[in-house]
Amino acid sequence: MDERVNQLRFTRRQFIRTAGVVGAGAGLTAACATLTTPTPAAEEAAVTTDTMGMEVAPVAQAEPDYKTIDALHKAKVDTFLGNIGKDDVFWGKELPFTMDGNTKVFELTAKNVDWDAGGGQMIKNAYTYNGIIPGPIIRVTEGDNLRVNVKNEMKVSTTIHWHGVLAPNKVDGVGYVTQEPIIPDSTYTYEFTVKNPGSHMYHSHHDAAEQVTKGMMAAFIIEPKDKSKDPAYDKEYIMVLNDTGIGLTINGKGFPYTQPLTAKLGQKLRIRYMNEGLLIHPMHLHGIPQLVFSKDGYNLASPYMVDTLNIAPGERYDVIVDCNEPGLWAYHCHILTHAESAKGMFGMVTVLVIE
Ligand SMILES: [Cu+2]
Repeated sequence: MDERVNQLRFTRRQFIRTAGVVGAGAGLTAACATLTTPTPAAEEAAVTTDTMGMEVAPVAQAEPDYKTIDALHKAKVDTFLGNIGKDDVFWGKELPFTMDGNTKVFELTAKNVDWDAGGGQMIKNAYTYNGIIPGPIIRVTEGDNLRVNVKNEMKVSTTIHWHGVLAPNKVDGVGYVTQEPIIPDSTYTYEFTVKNPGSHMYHSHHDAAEQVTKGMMAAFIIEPKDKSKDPAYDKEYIMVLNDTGIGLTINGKGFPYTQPLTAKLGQKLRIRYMNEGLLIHPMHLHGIPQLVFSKDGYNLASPYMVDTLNIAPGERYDVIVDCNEPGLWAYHCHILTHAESAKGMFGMVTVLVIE
């Protein structure tokens, strides 16, 4: 731990003590404490979440040591570049299925694993589907019949909600509202037909602030029967955003352990954003605008261009990026305390590489 960080920590403790004396400040301090649930991977997030309140002042007052700050920034970028291509799960794994008559049968296992949110920042007993965060992608086609068997190998109960998917009430997945929770060592089966195409999600709906933010979240893609309703694209990426239990992450990892999006000059990318966190995340791509054509799986009558797209918890957006400028384009959440600190970039940051 370098001296500067220690100094910041000390200044922060001093601030909190001072704020605690003042009535109004005490409330703020309590709010900060709630926001900064201390998980290992959220360490930097904790420091920066405080920045929303007061961390800025100590940073400005500290003697800036540009060589140290620059070296820390460079080290992060070097690590990112050195890690490219070394995480084959980052952009998602599709869940295989078997056929039973005309029904697609999927198998999910809810289990606790220790999850590496990047660089060995282990999240002990993260909640997962099939051991990965996000869980495996379920990809089906409009009109398909589905059966999903969920085996619970955890020590706590769970349920699955099919977020955005129009399905009968009995499979809605809310404990004690539409079903009994899936208790440890039991298996539960959901069966339904998918009707509405688009980018959806599945996640726990039982102790969800804990289970979802610590990993029980995944993409549920329903391809339209008639693909001509969507714009044309060459390649697809899914970004599942999260910010709490496993820290500020894209697809379960924080920068520099995120992976880049890659494209050849002239290719069009489809990016599916999904926010499974508890905070908003305005996702900003440098250099190239994003054409927003779908919200929550519903294609827009009038698609529109943005360079920054704000994604609230539970929301999904689909955009097209026309990769017409070569280079390494930074791509990050523009709440800067979700992306960069004196220790360099971290959290919700990646890069679009166009060659
Ligand atoms: Cu953010």
